[in-house]
Amino acid sequence: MSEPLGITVTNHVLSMQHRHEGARGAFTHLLNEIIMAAKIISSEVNKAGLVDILGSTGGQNIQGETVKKLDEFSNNLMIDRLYRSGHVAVLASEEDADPIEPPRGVQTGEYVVLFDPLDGSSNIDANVSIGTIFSILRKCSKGPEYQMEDLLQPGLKQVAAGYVLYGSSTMMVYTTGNGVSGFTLDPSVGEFLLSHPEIKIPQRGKIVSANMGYWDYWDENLKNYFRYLRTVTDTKPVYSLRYIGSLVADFHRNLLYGGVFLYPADSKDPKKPYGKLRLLYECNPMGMICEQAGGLASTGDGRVLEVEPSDLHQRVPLIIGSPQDVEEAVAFINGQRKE
Ligand code: P6P
Repeated sequence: MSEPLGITVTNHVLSMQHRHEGARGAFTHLLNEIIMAAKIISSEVNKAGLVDILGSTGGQNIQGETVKKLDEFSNNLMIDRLYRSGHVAVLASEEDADPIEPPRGVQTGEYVVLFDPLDGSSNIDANVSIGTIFSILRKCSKGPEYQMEDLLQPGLKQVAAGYVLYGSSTMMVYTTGNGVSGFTLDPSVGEFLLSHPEIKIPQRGKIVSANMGYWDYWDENLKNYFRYLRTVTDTKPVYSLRYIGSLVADFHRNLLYGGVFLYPADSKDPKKPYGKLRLLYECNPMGMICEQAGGLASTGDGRVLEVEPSDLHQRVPLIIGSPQDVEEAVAFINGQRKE
């Protein structure tokens, strides 16, 4: 008799549905389409080295970044599966300059989904872990047609957020506002099985993640923070620098082990005065997950989830992770601490 199958993510989503008054299965259906997309993307990522799907399409996206073939495949797949659910009013993607409107004749619904279909994709050809990030909101405007206000909602309005990490194994981590759970894909049965119930981030870690190559773009307060971290004292643990350059992979490691990830304002870099990461489909979903796991997510000036969006692809500085580490980093960034 084989081991009984663990709790699948689909069962878990259904169990969470019973906690939401009046839930009619629309949200569950929507999430299950994302799960299906994740399984298909995982299969493609894992065989990318074997078929002609590596490399770039030669095109560029709204961010001016070279579009990799897997990027394009993942983006088109997410769009197709989400609209197929019949519960989506409008979509937005890191890969598309404008909102992705429902195809003619498609049944639409009350949900808005913003996503980065394949974050960290510049690492694809080097076989470094990459990920899909998604943020789910309810349509807030009146009438059947979407409005930009439906997309430009603060992160506090998210009804769910999650990511899929395509690494040594494929994991899905998500929250609907009742804690964070992690699921690992078992390719032999094609199901995401509960592997990390009730994830809680350690109060403090010993890992700092940042691209130190931008040191000269940082202001003195931020530099003081890194000088503090690298100074060995009897009371402070020695911190290790761990930076993969793939947000989902860096965040996931720190979520499990504890620590802090910073993509700060490169205040002296005119190209990135607010850093590089996008508010709506990177910082907000990661912020919801981190807070639900007991962590913090700050722009340095305030809580990420409270930022009132003004543009679909706007960037904000991100300091995210263990609460004591984030509070300490923000105190240095604001000049409240010098050492
Ligand atoms: P840098 C990947 O392109 C990404 O958007 C995130 O996944 C990652 O954290 C960041 O950029 C890395 O940026 O400037 O350190 O290469």
